[in-house]
Amino acid sequence: MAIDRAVIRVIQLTPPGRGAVATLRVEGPGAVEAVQTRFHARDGKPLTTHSADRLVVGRFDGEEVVLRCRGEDTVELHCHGGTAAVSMIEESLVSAGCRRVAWRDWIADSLEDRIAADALFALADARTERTAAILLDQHQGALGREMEEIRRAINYGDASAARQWIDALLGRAELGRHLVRPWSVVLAGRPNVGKSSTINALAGYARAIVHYAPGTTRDAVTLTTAIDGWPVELCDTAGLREESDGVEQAGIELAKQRLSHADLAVLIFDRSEPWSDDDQALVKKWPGAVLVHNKCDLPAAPGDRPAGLSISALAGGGIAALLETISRHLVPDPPPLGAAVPFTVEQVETVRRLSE
Ligand SMILES: Nc1nc2c(ncn2[C@@H]2O[C@H](COP(=O)(O)OP(=O)(O)OP(=O)(O)O)[C@@H](O)[C@H]2O)c(=O)[nH]1
Ligand SMILES: [Mg+2]
Repeated sequence: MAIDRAVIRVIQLTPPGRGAVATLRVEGPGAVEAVQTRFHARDGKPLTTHSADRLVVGRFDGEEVVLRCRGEDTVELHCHGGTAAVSMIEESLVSAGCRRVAWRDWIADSLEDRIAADALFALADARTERTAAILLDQHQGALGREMEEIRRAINYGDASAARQWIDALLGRAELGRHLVRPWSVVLAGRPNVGKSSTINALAGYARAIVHYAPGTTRDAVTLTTAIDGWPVELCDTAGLREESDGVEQAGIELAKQRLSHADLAVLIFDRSEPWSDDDQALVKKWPGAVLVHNKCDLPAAPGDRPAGLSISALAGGGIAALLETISRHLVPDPPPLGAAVPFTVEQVETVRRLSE
């Protein structure tokens, strides 16, 4: 959206909602004067007499604020973080002829670098420090510079260098897709093997209902957490079995649906029960799954079973190893600090086009 630069714009820079401090930016021709009409500095001097970048304390329409002039036509205004103070100041400025501009429109208009702007939008949705750090790298030019290098290599006819960079970028596309959208990890298995207990152990608190009777979980219960700094949505599902009643059957269908859309399936088995044909059928149906043998605090049932992680959801044994395994499956090759990572569909498309 093109922004009318002839009017004074008011942009809220801090996220909406309650907070300690909110920051508004007022910019455009006459911004300083527009703010001055409603502002009384504690030292009684007009804003224009203060040197640029100096903090000025005072009241704006009675509301306590701290102001800073950033150049001739820009004022940064810090006020109490509640929505009431922000709306009052915004409305007051709007009634004085200023126009409210949404922060996304402001960024899109003021940042020419599209990747840098997209990174800021994505940063607002980042859920962990680790994903935010990667997005910040892209905002600061990691991806932009790499794309430039690739274009240069192509122009100089250095196809093998270009190919190497392109392959590395495409290899990180899956990670980029998840910087703002959690990975979906679905826990599944036959009834009563300890799926709900495992999800609670992974999350570190009780969220799913655990019960000694098989068929306790009948819905798909999800919770969002971070594993190794990666945002993950864990999904507990109804125990999979052939014979079941209507409600349970619906839960089983939902479980299968979740499994087929999952980024990673974790199949849980009960190590204290002998390995069965039904267990084998599950492994065959979900070949990419991580296999987990639970209840390792109990004596193991005799007989062979496929290799997998041994855990005790009840006693906590093996949970750290399971978390590590999940992380390794989701991001087998974490990018080094400052690495380029494409994080939007359009960016991945651009890299693919360069590859052609
Ligand atoms: N000894 C032992 N018991 C466990 C362990 N994990 C779960 N259990 C017990 O096994 C029973 C079933 O646990 P749940 O976590 O409800 O199992 P589930 O797979 O979610 O069961 P459904 O939702 O019914 O399919 C409960 O009595 C748990 O306390 C474990 O590691 N060791
Ligand atoms: Mg359950």
